[in-house]
Amino acid sequence: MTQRTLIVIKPDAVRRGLIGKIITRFEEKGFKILDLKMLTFTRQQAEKFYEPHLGKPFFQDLVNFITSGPVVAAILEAPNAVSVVRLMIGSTRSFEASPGTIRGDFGLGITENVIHASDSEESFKRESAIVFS
Ligand code: FUP
Repeated sequence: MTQRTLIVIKPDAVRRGLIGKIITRFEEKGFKILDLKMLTFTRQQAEKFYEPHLGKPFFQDLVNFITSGPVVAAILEAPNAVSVVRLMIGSTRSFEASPGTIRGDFGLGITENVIHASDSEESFKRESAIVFS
């Protein structure tokens, strides 16, 4: 089943010059890139994007971080795109993410964890509407 998903290369990875390496992984895996853009989240966009985490103790840190610099967002297409991309990014806590995953290879943080990817088709629809509005 061909499916689309959203990735967001976060400000830590953009600052560290990892855009090309991360995009290359998805290209080499076989994803089609349907859309791609660099943007800096406004606070309003960030609060909407992370609305499911509203009220959690890390919410403000998360919003501060994601608005701290430019990100690169892409819409990727492939069979089973959502689950394949989730496998490729690895666990939320980068220090526990398996080597070979993007977080496992490029990061150590939790809030600063290199990349976001939609966790379902519903999340993809909601998140891509915010980012590609
Ligand atoms: P993921 O889907 O892997 O990005 O992870 P979650 O949806 O669980 O969390 C969303 C974001 O909240 C993560 F990118 C990192 C951040 N987070 C924290 O900052 N602290 C936590 O304890 C848990 C998550």
